[in-house]
Parts: sequence; C-alpha cells; structure tokens
Amino acid sequence: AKSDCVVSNFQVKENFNKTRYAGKWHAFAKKDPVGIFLESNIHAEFKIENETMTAKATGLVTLLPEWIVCAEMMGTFNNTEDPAKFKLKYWGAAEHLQKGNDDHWIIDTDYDNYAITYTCRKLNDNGTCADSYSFVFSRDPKGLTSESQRVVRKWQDHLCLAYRYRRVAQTGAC
Ligand code: ODT
Repeated sequence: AKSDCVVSNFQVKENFNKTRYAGKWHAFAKKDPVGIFLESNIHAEFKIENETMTAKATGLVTLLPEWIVCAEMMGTFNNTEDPAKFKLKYWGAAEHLQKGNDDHWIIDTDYDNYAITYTCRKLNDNGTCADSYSFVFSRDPKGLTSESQRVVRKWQDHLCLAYRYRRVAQTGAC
C-alpha cells in the first residue's frame, strides 16, 4: 500500500490488542534516529497495568567512547484514540540516560512472531518525516523466519524506510 511517505498516511495495526502484545520481544533490526541511543542487545518486556502498557527495555549504549553500559529503560505507553498509536514516555533507570516523549506506533504484528514499530520525531513541512526510528522485533531471540521477514520488508517499504535498517546484534552482552 503506497503512502507517499506522508506520516499521517501510514497504516497501523488494526484493532491492536496490547494484551496479546505483552511479554518479551527481541530487537531483530532497527532504523536509527538522529543521535542513536540503543545500539545492540536490545530487548523489551511489555506489561499491561490497568489498561496501560508499560515496558522495561535493555540495550547497549555508548555514553562516552570509554563508557559503554547496558542501559535499563522504563516506558509508559499512553493510549490515544487509535489503539495502535501511543505516546511513549521513557526514562532511564540511571540519571545519565536519555528521557523523552515519542510517538510510538505499532505498524504491524502477528503477536506470536514479529512486530514492527515506527516513531517520527520531527516532521518536514510536506508531512514526510525528518527524523524517525523503527524497530523490528522478534519473539524468538534467534531471529525471524523468512516468512516473517517478507511481511516486515513490505512494511519497511510502506514506511519509506526500505534498506535503512541494520541488524541488531544479540550477543548476550545485556
Ligand atoms: O535507540 C534510539 O536511538 C531510539 C530509541 C530511544 C528510546 C528508547 C526508549 C526505551 C523506553 C523503554 C520502553 C520500552 C519499549 C520498547 C519499545 C521500543 C523501543 C522504543
């Protein structure tokens, strides 16, 4: 489905069910924003606490060239009128980590194998995105089946981010 790269035309998961989305996800691939934060070994555990989705994410972060840590991040996914579109408020377990408030859209998921998320932090005047990030998540830490990868590739294209993703290393470091 063509979107003309206008963010407001991007499709998101219909009737997104956050209860089925809960549990653990491993980052398989990522399109980085300006000023990358989470680098590798990224995984997140989602919970539902009275109708609100929360998550704890871990990932390797370089704070200084000689200061690399496994960052523990907390997030609250505030609901909006679209069940697949959230306002993610996030902060670090430690003081020196990033904090912020990003849009967080679930573009597609089958709940059991793959998910693809999208965030645009800065819009251009024509409605396309100037600074985005996107995660491809897998339930299986070993990765995605070629069938799931095929579905995900279609959505990467829809988001105008084809070939902009890198594989996220999962070495067990975090
Ligand atoms: O890595 C980057 O450069 C962009 C991501 C920065 C925001 C990280 C916020 C993690 C908040 C904790 C919540 C967990 C949710 C995980 C879902 C996707 C990661 C945003």
